[in-house]
Amino acid sequence: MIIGLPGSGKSTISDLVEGAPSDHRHREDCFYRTRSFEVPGGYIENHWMHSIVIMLSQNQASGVLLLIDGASGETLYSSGFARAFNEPCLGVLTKCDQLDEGERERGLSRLADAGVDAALCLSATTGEGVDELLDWVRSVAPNE
Ligand SMILES: Nc1nc2c(ncn2[C@@H]2O[C@H](COP(=O)(O)OP(=O)(O)OP(=O)(O)O)[C@@H](O)[C@H]2O)c(=O)[nH]1
Ligand SMILES: [Mg+2]
Repeated sequence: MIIGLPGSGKSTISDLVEGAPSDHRHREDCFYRTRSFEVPGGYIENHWMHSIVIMLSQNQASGVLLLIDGASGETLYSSGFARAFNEPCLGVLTKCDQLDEGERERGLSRLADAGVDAALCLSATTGEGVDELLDWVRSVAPNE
């Protein structure tokens, strides 16, 4: 399950997990693919939807990718939110090609505050973090 605010890089990451492109069009519903599904950014924008996100993970996910957009740094996760998941949760700081050291540190500390088990910096542009991300996905979804 892939969660993050609108434009944070969910579809880009889903394409990496799937090994296939998609149209990246805006959606108001979950987008289910072979190995991953994207939760609409609106579910994170609205705090009252966070319980739905937790329910979706319990019913449908073997692992959670929790995104923070590195370019904006914006986060609406409550402190410790990721600890509500029963599944492993990897924090992903996206668009790291645009970030300096200080911005990376601040982004990673925001992910830690959100309660993730582990976190990495990702760039779909330079390929930074992609192997690590895919290794983690294989570790939580070994049968696929
Ligand atoms: N520079 C840079 N841009 C990125 C990266 N990943 C995504 N983007 C850009 O960020 C924008 C949003 O990426 P998406 O993957 O569509 O994000 P999303 O979360 O699926 O967006 P919505 O579905 O609209 O909520 C696009 O213009 C991407 O090209 C990255 O690693 N580096
Ligand atoms: Mg998308």
